[in-house]
Amino acid sequence: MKNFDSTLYFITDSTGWTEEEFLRRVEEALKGGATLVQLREKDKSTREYMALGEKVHKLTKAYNVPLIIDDRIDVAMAIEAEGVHLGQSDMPISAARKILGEDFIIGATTKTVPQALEAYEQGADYLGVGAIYPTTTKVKTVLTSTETLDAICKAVPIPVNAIGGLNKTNIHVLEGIGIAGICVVSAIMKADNPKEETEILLRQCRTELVRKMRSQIFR
Ligand code: TZP
Ligand code: MG
Repeated sequence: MKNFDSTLYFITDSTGWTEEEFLRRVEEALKGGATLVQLREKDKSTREYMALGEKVHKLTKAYNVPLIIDDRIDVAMAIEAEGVHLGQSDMPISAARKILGEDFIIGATTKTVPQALEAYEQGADYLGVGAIYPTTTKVKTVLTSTETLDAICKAVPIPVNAIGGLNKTNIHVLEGIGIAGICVVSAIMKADNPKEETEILLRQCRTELVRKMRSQIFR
């Protein structure tokens, strides 16, 4: 069954870490309560991506957290991950859904209302929208305004997560917008204490952001 909680969606980046330290940080984030994890690797060979994916999947399974693989449907299927995340230049959501079936979690990156509607209509389970702030993570992106984020949240009935440069000192800008949660890379990946940082972010999301989102929607 497809069941996921995107309140605090941790996206990994192994750049600059030994594998041991990378995996330790991923586990710390899981201990801190990350509700969803994405393995995001841009420079690895297929075998390297799979090998790391298997190790990360062992960890996420131990904490009952779904694992999403960035970009690569084949890698996601091969390691039996729970989902895949696709950008605007990756395989279209409708084709991915046809290959992966109904139970697989499929996420999409969207930056406009038309893109969001298209991804939803093609069968996406959640959307990532951003970058809200400039990011130090390696990514080709442009900034998305909180007005566009708000319009996307109102346009589609699936969870929408904000992404890009988000951390504990700036996520208050998302208050009152109907997001389901936030996606963070460096805020957790590069934290002095990833577990503590995850706990703080999760608490903030639960008390300040997502609760407000619900009260907005169901008011
Ligand atoms: N897409 C838009 S911004 C981004 C992605 C993958 C990177 C977010 O990383 P960080 O470190 O949380 O800013
Ligand atoms: Mg992609």
